Amino acid sequence: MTAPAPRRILHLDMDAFFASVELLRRPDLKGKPVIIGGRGDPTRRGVVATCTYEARKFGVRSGMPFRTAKQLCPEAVYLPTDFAEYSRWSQVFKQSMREVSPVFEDRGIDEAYLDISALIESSAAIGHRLKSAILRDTGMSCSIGIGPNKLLAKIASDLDKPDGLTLIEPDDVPVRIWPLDARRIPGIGPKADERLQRLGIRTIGELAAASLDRLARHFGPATATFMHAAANGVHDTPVVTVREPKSRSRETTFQEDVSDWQEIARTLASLSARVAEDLRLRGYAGRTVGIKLRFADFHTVTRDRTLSEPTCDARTIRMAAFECLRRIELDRRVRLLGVRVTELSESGQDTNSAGSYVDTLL
Ligand code: DCP
Ligand code: CA
Repeated sequence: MTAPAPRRILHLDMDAFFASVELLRRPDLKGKPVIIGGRGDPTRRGVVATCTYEARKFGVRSGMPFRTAKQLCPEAVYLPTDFAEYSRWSQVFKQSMREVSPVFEDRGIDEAYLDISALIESSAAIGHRLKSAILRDTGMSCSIGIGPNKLLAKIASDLDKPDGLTLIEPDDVPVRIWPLDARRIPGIGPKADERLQRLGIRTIGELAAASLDRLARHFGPATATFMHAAANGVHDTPVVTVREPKSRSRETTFQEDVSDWQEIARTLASLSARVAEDLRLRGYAGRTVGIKLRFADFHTVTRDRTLSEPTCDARTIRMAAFECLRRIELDRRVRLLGVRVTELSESGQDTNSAGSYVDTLL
């Protein structure tokens, strides 16, 4: 058997993405602490979506309530989120990436992978060329990691933020990767990290040195194998060029038209669970839950409910679906029922606590 040809994978992540987009139309705010989130009104409840690196110096972080951010950095300027604008710029930088290599994998609003194995230029030259193209096409900076697989490329893109370009070779793993916290491995979330710490494993190097059997006893064989290989810099998942789905849905046509509310409710719960599982496996979360109901006479109604944040949680989806169902008058027999979740984003969720879904994060 011949060894597989070495791959070169590039991971790109835009710097302070929402904030960088906002600064394009507010260049007067460059160099200032700027916080993006909610309606951009710090006197109302809201959560920081992101902030400029100037605001990060004060300790402000994504996910933090405005109240805390205000205490840490009273002079920050607040701006509301404008997803339409971020999506528009997301398409622009992704197009710049596709011009470098067609083997492109979209991983969310501000990050993507490229397989650059077939290119003849050096990795450094490709990285610099892409950074200049993105700066030219968007006016924004990004951070790039290039390595022999997606895992190392992703870890590398985060090592020298903002405006970084980091190349990792397999031989660099012991010196540059092993000292990092185990949490830097995408797929090892807070829960898995806590469990690793309880086993005395804090760094990626300690994880690499741990026995596979011991890890398997605590995490199950699939997760243990992933973690152990990852800590040793081994990861085979290919860059897959797929279109982002716009929604996930499940529907069912009853064998016979039904009028029994219990049966409708049972079906709605089961469809919700299946959509939730589908989202979770694919690493997506959605913000809008909708149902479709077709009566025996083919009259069809839909209702939807937008949540405060994206979810792939079965219970949350089921509760939203039932809320929609209650808004429909069930005065005739029902022929078909469907559940749909839209406004999808990358869930970024700690899926590994479920056991074997770590790969969906890469
Ligand atoms: N985001 C959000 N809420 C979070 C985390 C992120 O709304 N809790 C949004 C805002 C970010 C974008 O997603 O701009 C990308 O997330 P990143 O984690 O990549 O963060 P940034 O791009 O803002 O900063 P960095 O330079 O660290 O990549
Ligand atoms: Ca980013």
